Amino acid sequence: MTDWSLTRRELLVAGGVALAAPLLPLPAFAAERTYTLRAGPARVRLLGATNPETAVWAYNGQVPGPVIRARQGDRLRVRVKNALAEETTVHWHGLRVPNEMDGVPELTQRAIAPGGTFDYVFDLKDSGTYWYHPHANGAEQVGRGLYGALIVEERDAPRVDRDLLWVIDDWRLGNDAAISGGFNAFMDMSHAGRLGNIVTINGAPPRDLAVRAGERLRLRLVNVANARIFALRFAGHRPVVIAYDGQPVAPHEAADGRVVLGPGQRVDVILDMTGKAGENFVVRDDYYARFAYDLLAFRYGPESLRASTLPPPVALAANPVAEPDLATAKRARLVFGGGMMGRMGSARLDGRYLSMREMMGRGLGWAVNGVVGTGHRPATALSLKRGESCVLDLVNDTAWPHPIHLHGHFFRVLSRNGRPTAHREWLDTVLLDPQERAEIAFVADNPGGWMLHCHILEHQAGGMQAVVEVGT
Ligand SMILES: [Cu+2]
Repeated sequence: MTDWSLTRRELLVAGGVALAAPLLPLPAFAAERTYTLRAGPARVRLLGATNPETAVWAYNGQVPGPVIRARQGDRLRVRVKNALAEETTVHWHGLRVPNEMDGVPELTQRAIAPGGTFDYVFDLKDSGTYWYHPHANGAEQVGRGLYGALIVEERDAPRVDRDLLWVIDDWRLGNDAAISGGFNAFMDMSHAGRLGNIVTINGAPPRDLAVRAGERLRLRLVNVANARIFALRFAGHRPVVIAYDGQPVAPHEAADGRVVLGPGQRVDVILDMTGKAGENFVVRDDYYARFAYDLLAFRYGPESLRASTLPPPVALAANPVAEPDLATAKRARLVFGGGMMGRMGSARLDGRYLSMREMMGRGLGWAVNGVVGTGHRPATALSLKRGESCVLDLVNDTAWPHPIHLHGHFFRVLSRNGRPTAHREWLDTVLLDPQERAEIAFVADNPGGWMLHCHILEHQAGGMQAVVEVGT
């Protein structure tokens, strides 16, 4: 039986003290964890055992790739072997790694050639829920199945009965269960990105979840889709968010009871099974209101795990992320423009102005501050001194939502449309609604050139990417 008595530290956290506590330096790494990932073609059953196999690209022959699990403070060593017919890399989404380990071809490393190998080695400074995926030909490589979850366990994890991981994806499959071609098609690039017609959880059809009354779940949600945004409603339950993008946040019920995940984003929730034996409750995705569907159901078995109500979840211990100094911060604005139904008439590509029509003729359609970002070394949109605080005004001047991802750093979201955020959450990917503005702040403490891009991978390929340079 689980012991629910609170430790002294948890009491302090519950009282709000630990959130303001000084950040202690981490000791040298505790243990080294070694993994090998082989990226190559494979066949998997995305549609369940009774349906045809799907030819995918996968890590170690499985979708998702193996879950990489380590503890905060460990050193991770991952040997990546490229068995694809094209070059690849691995990007460790959200992890604050040294620049040369960030996995962006040209910008941070030479891409891994077919048949080649690259060793990624870095220390895990932050606990939380992360994921890994290629950053070369991303729309196609991620879209064909190259991704996996990476979990860095807290030194003092919250007590739950089950720690569950849902890696959520969507796929565009034909009737033969084969992946439809046409990656980076103009229609997808210029509109909402490549939305699929089949949703999987952990590489399989969503299955109902057997639960027990009184049970406490930790649910780690990871959106690895190229373009689909999910908004999960847990009927009859009240999910409590404890982390966004791996970063602890003051525990709070999801706004409107809806857990929203843009591509690239993660949310950790605590779910108390408050139903009764024999009851069923659906989990519904209603982000695209006209296309809402039931993902799966919670099915309560006959047994009850505990009768009493558990104390509310406590905050996770903060990660050692430096607090930006807003008074002295450098301020800058990044405006995201383009796409269909937008008002961007022209943009600069390689120093030349192109009309929207000319851009679209080249399969491009988006820009950051009027500059189309192409290749892996797009233009530098912002240069910062090492250690400098920065407040960035992100402006979505388009008719489409965009999950904007910054590499190598976490940022606080200070405000949205001029209104302070309730939780000042740390994120690595912020979802901007059409015409929405968000003010974010961070300390540029990780030297190197870092990608800042839309994580709708077709938008990224279509020009919505730039580089943030942090001096050495
Ligand atoms: Cu976008």
